[in-house]
Amino acid sequence: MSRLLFFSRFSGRPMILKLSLLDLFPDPQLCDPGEFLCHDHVTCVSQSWLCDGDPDCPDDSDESIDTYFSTVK
Ligand SMILES: [Ca+2]
Repeated sequence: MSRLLFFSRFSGRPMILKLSLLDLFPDPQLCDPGEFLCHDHVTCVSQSWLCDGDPDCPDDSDESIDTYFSTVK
């Protein structure tokens, strides 16, 4: 997390604005290559675990029909 120091034009007092990458990029690429980002946008699982009949994401999105069709080529 980075911090930027701003001086307000109105009050003249310094204000701390906290920014994180998540603020700047709401849906960042969180996972490493070869990993699948679960639909909870938090959990990464190996792509080899997709559609293997075993739910690995907390929301089971690695086993969803959408995931199946998006990974079948
Ligand atoms: Ca799985």
